[in-house]
Amino acid sequence: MATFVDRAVLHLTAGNGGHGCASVHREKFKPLGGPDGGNGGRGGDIVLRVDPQVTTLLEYHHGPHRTATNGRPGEGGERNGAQGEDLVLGVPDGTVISTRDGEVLADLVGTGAEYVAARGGRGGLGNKALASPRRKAPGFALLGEPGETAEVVLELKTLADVALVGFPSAGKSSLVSVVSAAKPKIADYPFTTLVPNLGVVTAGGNRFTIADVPGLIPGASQGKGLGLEFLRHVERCHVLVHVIDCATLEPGRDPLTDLDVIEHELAEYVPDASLGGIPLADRVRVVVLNKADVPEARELAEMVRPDLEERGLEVHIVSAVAHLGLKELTYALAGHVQRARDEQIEIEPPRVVLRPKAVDDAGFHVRRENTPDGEVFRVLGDRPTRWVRQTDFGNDEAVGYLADRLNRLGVEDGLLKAGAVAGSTVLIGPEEDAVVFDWEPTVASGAELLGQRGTDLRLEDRHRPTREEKRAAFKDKMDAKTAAREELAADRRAGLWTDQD
Ligand SMILES: Nc1nc2c(ncn2[C@@H]2O[C@H](COP(=O)(O)OP(=O)(O)OP(=O)(O)O)[C@@H](O)[C@H]2O)c(=O)[nH]1
Ligand SMILES: [Mg+2]
Repeated sequence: MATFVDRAVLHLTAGNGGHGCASVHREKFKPLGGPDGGNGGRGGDIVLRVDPQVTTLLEYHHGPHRTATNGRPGEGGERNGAQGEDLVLGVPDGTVISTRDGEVLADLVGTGAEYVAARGGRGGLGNKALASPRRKAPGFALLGEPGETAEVVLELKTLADVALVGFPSAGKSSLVSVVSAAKPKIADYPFTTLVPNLGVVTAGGNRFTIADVPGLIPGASQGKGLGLEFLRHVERCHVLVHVIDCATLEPGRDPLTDLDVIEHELAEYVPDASLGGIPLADRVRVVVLNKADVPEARELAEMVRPDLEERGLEVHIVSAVAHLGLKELTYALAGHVQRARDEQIEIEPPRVVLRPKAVDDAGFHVRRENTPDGEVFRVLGDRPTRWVRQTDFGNDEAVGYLADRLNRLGVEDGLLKAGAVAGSTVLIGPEEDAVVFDWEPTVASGAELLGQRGTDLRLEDRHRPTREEKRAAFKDKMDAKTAAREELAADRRAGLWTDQD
């Protein structure tokens, strides 16, 4: 059973970021030399890049699971962990990358065109980098983030100007072999060609590419023979050439019937509209009557030629084996290709579609949800989610740092506005894998904070001082100062120390 390798589904896992390191500098006589834990390295990305050496997706068909290397953890002595290596996967020119749902992510055309399919996780900061005037010696570090995972579909769409279609053994590969330098496999059994062979043709100063296509048979559109799967290869061609075997002795076959059969199958094939393809039915058609070196075949070809021309088709009688009529054919094809190029019919505008980034990188929002376990408040947003992933929940200081970060972003206010009260259940993080908190508000931002009257501890110690109290406090302070001054004066009088001047 032939296996197609012009479509592959990849399961990608980018590298995890390395964890940051929490370490304290130690030296003789300097027991507390300050934090010196290095940062974790970034995890490797997974990049798909057009490589001219790669012509099929075979490799990915056999090995669909790919993983980039992880970043290394940071170490003491301010040593940062090494970055994970990016994994670059070579793909053939004309590879279209899409999601499982068929959304096109990128259309890679031209050597070197690339697409980052999965991003490596960021490395966690070490305690050296987390130190600040307020937090001089953090006893924690941030965790590295996991690498992205992605499932992408690769499809190969050969970039040929001219595509040869026809029954098996009509001589398509033979034709490619005699008009170009390509050397495809040729044999007298059907379905010799399993993936298209691409050749470059030079004719009268013009160059164009030509590709044969695996043989089509009646019912191909329902999956008979090799089916129509590979027709995606010809979606980008300007000219379709029917190669017709005039020497076949198979019952029920003759040039006109063969042409109708292939046209019917082509009509059943629906090109990928998302790529802006012109329907195959609207492409320029040329008919090649092959094997004219066989006398009966030549006779038959001459006989059906007027019928075909009457249908408005351009007809060439050739022999791939005896090299008959090839020059006229290649010049005619070059002319069609040139006209298409002149009219700038872009069948597939080369483009790279970048995946839209999550909408609110900077912000967050709070969603109130009712679950079987009661009401919860979900904090959604890139940054809160990332911060939670970076937190080592076994370390109180790290958790405190997380609380500070969330607070500065305004998450507490957001929760208040959404109706959260002390003790509410708050979820932060990825939908499936969120971290659950019992909320303890830390900010005093007004009356909303007070749950039931009289139960809030802050009523006692956080109320605003009255003028009376302020005056009393001021007097206390001044009294203390006076006392201190008097003490100094007493010392001076006692001759304990002298003035500088
Ligand atoms: N006599 C004669 N035989 C030919 C000619 N062209 C091709 N053949 C023979 O026809 C057979 C099939 O040729 P291929 O070129 O492999 O045919 P194909 O259309 O690529 O076939 P599939 O790949 O199976 O679809 C081979 O045995 C060729 O030698 C020709 O012009 N004259
Ligand atoms: Mg072939």
